[in-house]
Amino acid sequence: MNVHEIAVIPGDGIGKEIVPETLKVLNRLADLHGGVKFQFTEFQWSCEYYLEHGEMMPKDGIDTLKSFEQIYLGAVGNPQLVPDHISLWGLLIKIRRECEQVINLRPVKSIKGVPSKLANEKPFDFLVVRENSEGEYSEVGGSVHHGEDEIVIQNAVFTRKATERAMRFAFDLAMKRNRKVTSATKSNGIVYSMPFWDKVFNEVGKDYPEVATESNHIDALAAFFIMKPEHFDVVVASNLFGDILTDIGAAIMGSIGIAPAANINLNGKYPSMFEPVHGSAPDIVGKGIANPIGQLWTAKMMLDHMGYDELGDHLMRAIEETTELGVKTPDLGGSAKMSEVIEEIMKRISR
Ligand code: GGG
Repeated sequence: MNVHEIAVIPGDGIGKEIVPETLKVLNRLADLHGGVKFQFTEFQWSCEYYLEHGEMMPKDGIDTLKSFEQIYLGAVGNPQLVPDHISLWGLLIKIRRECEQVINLRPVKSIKGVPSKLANEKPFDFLVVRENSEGEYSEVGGSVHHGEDEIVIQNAVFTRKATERAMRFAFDLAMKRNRKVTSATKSNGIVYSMPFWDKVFNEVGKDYPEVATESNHIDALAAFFIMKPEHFDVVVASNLFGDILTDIGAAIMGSIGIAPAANINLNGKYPSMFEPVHGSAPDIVGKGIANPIGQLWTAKMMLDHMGYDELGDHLMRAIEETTELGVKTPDLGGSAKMSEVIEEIMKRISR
């Protein structure tokens, strides 16, 4: 029996509602396939924890997490209790940085039973590689003075190491897919970091002569995600651009409630972290209508990452059978509660 130790952080809002239900699904899959067991250890680190302790996680929280194989996270943020930049930098971004989860991989794919909101209904299936360790998400900067003399400086940080690493990750993925990489740039307006980004993209591309390349300015690329999503194979983007593009990706898939993500540690020293793209959705907390598919698809990414592709495919089939059947939460135009979606997925897994 292979026993896997997984740290679980439900976090805030709908994360606390969805995550426990999806653990039941993972356990059912493990029971059915045999030979594998997931040992889940839950950590109630959240905005409520912050109110009680003055920090989003304990001082030794990162060391604790580092002893696990993977981290499975729900959602972070409750702006009514804690400013978003404090909750994100105190938990989510802290884990990404300290566990060296340098790539954020986000699939954008049409799924069965979820009609596209786009006029162009061609199916699409691509991956966004978001650089996850630096870029526009930086703590370099500061502020001086107050009132009309106030000055705020927020620096973006682009290193050759991290930029090249994200590009190579994207090209390696493309080699296993349809051999096309699109780079998200803005080198016409951002005069230092983005021409550098383009230069590294062109250099790395030379090592992959079989892969077709293109660079699009982020504004045009955002429009192309909507106008011709079937065009893309792998898209590589900086931290902020990747974050924004994948919300558009989630929207064209049908709802941000179904979009998955993986924060990947590449050096094998620390765990990777699996979290859906969506946040804590305070507006629907307690209504029982949160969509569990983003979290479950994220669980599939974790299973694939751990080498359990068979379990991951089994889970994804059950998800798509459920959406095809029309058992969908309101964000997808259905009337099902989260519990009904989970129940149907469980039923289909067990068949
Ligand atoms: N599911 C994780 C979560 O709550 N994400 C909310 C968020 O705002 N994330 C920002 C980011 O991914 O950079």
